[in-house]
Amino acid sequence: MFRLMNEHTTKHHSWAEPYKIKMVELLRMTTREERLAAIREAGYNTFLTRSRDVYIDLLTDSGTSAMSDRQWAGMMMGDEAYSGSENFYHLESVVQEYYGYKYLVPTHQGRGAEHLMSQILIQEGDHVPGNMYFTTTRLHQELAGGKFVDVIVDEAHDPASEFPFKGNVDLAKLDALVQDVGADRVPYISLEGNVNMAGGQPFSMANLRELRAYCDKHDIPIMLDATRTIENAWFIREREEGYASKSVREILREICDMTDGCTMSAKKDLLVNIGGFFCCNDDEVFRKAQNLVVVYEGLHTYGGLAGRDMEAMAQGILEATTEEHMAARVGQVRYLGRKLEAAGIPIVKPIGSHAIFIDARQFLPHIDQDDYPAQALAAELFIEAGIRTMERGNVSAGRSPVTGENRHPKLELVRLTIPRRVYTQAHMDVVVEAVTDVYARRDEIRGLKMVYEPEYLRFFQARFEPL
Ligand code: PLI
Repeated sequence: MFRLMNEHTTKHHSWAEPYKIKMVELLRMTTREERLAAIREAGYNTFLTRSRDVYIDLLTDSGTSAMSDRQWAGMMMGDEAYSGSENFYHLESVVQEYYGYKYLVPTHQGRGAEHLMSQILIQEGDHVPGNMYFTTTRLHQELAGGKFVDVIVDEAHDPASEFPFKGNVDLAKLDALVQDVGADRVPYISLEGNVNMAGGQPFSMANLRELRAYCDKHDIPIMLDATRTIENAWFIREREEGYASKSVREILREICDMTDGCTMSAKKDLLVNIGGFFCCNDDEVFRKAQNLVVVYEGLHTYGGLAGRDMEAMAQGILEATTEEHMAARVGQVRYLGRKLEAAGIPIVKPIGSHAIFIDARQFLPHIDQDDYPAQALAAELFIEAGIRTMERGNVSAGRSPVTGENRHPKLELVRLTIPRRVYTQAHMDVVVEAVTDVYARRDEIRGLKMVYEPEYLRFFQARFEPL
């Protein structure tokens, strides 16, 4: 019988998977010529390639997890009633227990929750500080009339810095904003667990405690982006004094108990292919979210999800918060990262939990940032071995709404994102070989010219041509 071994640590073992494989998905092998034709057709944008042409899919860890037998069994228990589904009440009780918030509003995925929260909390002209932007989060803040202000510590913008808590908020930056615009123009601070765009980097509990004290003083709510906060809890346990003997579950609750609500893309930490939610403790905010969700997502007891999706999510929470799951999750990412480091590939340090980020500036120093080095490198990895990765640099950062210029972020990265429970150690070895081969011929790689640019979140659909 499956046991949740929270009391049990696997420290003395390697990170080997706490499961065995029951069903496999067959992959198609392609030739270099086929991959070249495919990337040309996709406008050198990995988001526009077809999954059938991909061998190892490291595009994202979002919705790409392998579900367990228990999650699939839960899918069969879907109560697909329009209102009051049993699965909603089950999910609500599990979220209340593990995350600790009073109210839950399900949404179809993370951005659905971001939309509701931004529309409810932000007024035209408000400023929303955050520990680095995320693409959809910032866009919803802007669409609601807000302006995102980055208040993450400087170390987060330096790929080589080994600072263990690069997700920390710089309280001095936050205070400078509050002094400048006034606390009443700061509707909340957006705090992301395991900051995606910084390389999957955690904040510390000490930093959150200080932030809580500051926000209490100025009456500013803290809204957590809980998407990868279980992974953040794991790093706190590993790195922060006083947490080594606490369980991931306890640390997760400690984080949530210091915040006022959250948005969640369940497609990451929670091991499901679709789903999300908004949580809060405030009665008035909840009433508004419950009302708005019926406009954009669906009734407040399903929020755009099927009953079976909510059941799989409830079970996913139980599995994702075990020590053995997290040890294997982080262990596999670290295995890949250390091998790449040993091969001399420049990567963001310290190694995060959900992905390895290659520093494309260092990998391709001869390509100007406006010729999109990270985009070019992602295309090259696809051509080399059918490995699909994602640009997280100048294309993802988009243009400033004020100047219309490219934002030129300090971090120009290619993200090798590891889906949960999907690939083997042998797949990771192939990735290392492919990246190493591309690195050996890096001088031949040219930049790209953007030939089509969509208005919103351009990285998803932009098209390029080689220079
Ligand atoms: O893709 P969604 O709409 O379920 O979630 C949006 C979202 C919100 N916050 C964070 C930190 C994310 O990473 C996130 C989505 N991330 C994607 C799709 C990714 O590939 O990283």
